[in-house]
Amino acid sequence: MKLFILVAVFGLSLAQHNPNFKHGRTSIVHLFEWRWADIAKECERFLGPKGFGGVQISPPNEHILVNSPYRPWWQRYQPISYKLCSRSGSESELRDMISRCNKVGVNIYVDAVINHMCGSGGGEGTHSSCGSWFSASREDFPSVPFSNLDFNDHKCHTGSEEIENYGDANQVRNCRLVGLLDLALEKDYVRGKVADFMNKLIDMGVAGFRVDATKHMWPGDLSAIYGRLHNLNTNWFSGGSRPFIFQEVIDLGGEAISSREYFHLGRVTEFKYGAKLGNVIRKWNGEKLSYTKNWGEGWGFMSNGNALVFVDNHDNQRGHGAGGASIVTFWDSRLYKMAVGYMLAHPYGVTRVMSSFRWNRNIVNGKDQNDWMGPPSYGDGSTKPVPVYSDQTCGDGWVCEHRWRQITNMVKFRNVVNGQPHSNWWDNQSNQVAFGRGNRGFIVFNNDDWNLDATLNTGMPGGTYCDVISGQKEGSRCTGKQIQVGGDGRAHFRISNQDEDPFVAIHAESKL
Ligand code: QV4
Ligand code: CA
Repeated sequence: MKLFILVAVFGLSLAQHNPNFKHGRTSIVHLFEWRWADIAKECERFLGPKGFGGVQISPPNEHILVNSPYRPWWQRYQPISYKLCSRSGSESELRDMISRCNKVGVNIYVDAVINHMCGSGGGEGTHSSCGSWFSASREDFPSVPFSNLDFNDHKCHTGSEEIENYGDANQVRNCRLVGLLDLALEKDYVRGKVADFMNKLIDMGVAGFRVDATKHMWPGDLSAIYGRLHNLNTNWFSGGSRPFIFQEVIDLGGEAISSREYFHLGRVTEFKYGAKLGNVIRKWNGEKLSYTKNWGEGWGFMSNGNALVFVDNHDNQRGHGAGGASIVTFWDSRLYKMAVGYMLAHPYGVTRVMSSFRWNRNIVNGKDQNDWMGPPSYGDGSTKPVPVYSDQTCGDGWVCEHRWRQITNMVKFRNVVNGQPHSNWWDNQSNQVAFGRGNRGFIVFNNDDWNLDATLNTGMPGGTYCDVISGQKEGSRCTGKQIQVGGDGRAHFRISNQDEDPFVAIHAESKL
């Protein structure tokens, strides 16, 4: 009996670390600010066929409408209620998207903003995405309903009611993050409202949650909320499946709150990953690719089983949140493809690919003056659809990094090598490195300012392989470079430092 309870409790907590991917898929893509109708189509025409495991969607619940600046992306991080109408669409469009994506094997993960409601300066009225009336000054949100009794004011002891010192865990969790009205999650009533919201989404078929601003919530409160969550919908997931939980905690070291405090509750975002990888790829701070031989825990990252990793996210690609200038983004496309390629080839962590929209970047003294700009929109502020063309690219300001051939093909690479060990490491003690994944895949990078010319042990069965970076296998032909692997597993690689993409990747399913 005791053993049974132990297994049950441990099994339950472990399950929240599992993304519940279908059919051996391995990566999430964040379709930042996409409309539900476009995500549904993208699942069917692209993500399903290309082997993506899931989509992180923007917050689906009612949010404030900000006029000045006009309709910034960050208005969606200011909830007004848990009604499911947002800039991305209505509840019925959301429901339709979830089932259409599930049908083609693509999971949906919801960005859950549960630490707070809108900012204290959010005013009063019906300037909200479903038109619900609210009053920020009176802390009155009748559509939930939450009243001033449901906020943390009495627990915060700073003069401004704001977080003033990140060295003080009580402030970080009980005071307002940039003026956002901080919910009293220790109250059973508030926990119940939050759990109802999440359970409604679970019942609709989502596979889990990105938990926003986790650092600003007490682990005990989250444990109580997660404990109330339903199992996943058995139309799509096997009985007893727990929602996947990945928690946004920015921990670069040196603050009162550490990622570690949340490991027992689910996975945690590893922000060191993108910050360090950016330095390596940019060759800043004396970093070299060859130093990444022990990438992962060897670099002081959290344990593999707890980590959710990414090169950039919707905050640090525009200077919000953390990571600083080293973060690589689509703006540095050549470096970006290499960084994402490295992440997807490496076994560490559950991987998330970013998919962005373009904005009028305007950096003055290190700060982007237009870091607020929302998605491509019409004059009335409504989000534009994502047009896709026959060459796989997107239009109207949607970047669609996940559709860049090099990135799409590395998402597949990760599926093909799933479960295989990091193997056959090689480096030139500078910025040329190579590594394999057992006998299923091999990747070679040249980030030096000279050519790479080397015969390497790939660990792969002999044959001719198609490089999935310069091209791909189409039927029985290869549109890119061809790599000959000998019967001894050795192959010759030549990568010019002038190549459009100075890396090469082959895998079991790119064999000709
Ligand atoms: C302003 C002033 C405040 C003042 C307040 C008064 O700056 O000093 O108290 O008015 O009302 C927006 C504005 C911000 C404004 C605030 C409240 O940018 O200037 O405060 O609204 O009106 C996103 C954006 C924020 C944005 C917020 C809400 O990044 O700029 O704030 O949405 O719209 C820390 C956290 C981490 C967080 C990261 C950005 O530990 O959790 O900062 N990351 C997540 C999300 C992020 C989101 C939030 C958390 C909040 O990824 O996108 O913030 O939900 O590191
Ligand atoms: Ca809080």
